[in-house]
Amino acid sequence: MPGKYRFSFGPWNIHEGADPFGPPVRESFAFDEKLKVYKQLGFQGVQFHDDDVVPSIDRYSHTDVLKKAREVKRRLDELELVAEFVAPRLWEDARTTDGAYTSNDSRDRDYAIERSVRAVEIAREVGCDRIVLWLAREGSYLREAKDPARALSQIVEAINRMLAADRGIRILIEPKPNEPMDQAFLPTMGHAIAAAYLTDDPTRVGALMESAHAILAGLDPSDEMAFALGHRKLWGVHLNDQNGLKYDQDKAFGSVDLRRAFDQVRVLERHNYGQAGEWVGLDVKAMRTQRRDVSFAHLKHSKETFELLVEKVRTFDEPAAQRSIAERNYEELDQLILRHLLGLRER
Ligand code: GLO
Ligand code: MG
Repeated sequence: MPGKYRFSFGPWNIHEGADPFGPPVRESFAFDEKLKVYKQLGFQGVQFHDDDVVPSIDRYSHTDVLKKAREVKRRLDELELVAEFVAPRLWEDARTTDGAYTSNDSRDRDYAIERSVRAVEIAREVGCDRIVLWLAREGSYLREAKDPARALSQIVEAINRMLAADRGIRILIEPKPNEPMDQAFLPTMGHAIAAAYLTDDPTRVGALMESAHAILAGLDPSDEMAFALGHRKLWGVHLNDQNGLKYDQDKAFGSVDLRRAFDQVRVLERHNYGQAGEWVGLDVKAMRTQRRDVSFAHLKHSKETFELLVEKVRTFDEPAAQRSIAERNYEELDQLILRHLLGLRER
């Protein structure tokens, strides 16, 4: 049914345009100003880092952290917004320089686990049962510096601690092959899901697929989604686009390869994604050149492209596709898809 999807993004998707080579180019929007944009653009879900909920989180007592989280929940209620997930930001503190769960220093590992358990409590206060783990610094700059098999056990141990802290919490691993690390320990969906099965409760550990991360791994995002769907573990997506193997670009969904975007929407549609409450999440960046007053356009456009592609998927001539498949005439199938994307009728 048209309109059955619910959309989300994170406050970091409205940003100042800084890159590793230059300063911000747009003035910041305050957190509350960002929250007001959600409804205007037709989004209802908010993705959070733990310190989006409680800025400078490490400076506050446990009680104060939870109190601040409750204030954010009240604000979400007022604005009729819903928290989708909380992600512990384990990549900025000095104690995560050599990795968080996989740091070679046990004090750093303890910090990372404590902070993650706190993120679970924050998630509960803002009204959600999902933790996203983008394992930014779990990897190596230098292969010989760490033992990847040990690192896997350390990641599993950290997840077990979160699972034990709250019997209802679910963990979504967001795999990414590189950046900021040279080599990540959980680079693809296969790695994420294999790790999920090693935990104490695999029924509560799944995955979030980001299009750009799959492309950076040389894989097709719709195949990565399908793999997780086959395990009933696709609980979140970060749709965006990526132009080849370079830095993580987070371009607007469909802006590089429309057919690749069509395939992602198609696989979601075919497997009833969203019907168990999963969100269509975006993780997109506005171009650095964009003026501040139009620096939300990438969000609006990504959502629009998704919806237009839902229409494309629903109006695709499946019987014709099935005929081509039965005849093993994949040239015909190929052209059927291209003509459909180009808005041409049957020949
Ligand atoms: C970076 C990731 C990042 C995460 C976010 C939520 O490459 O995509 O944006 O999605 O921190 O965990
Ligand atoms: Mg992401």
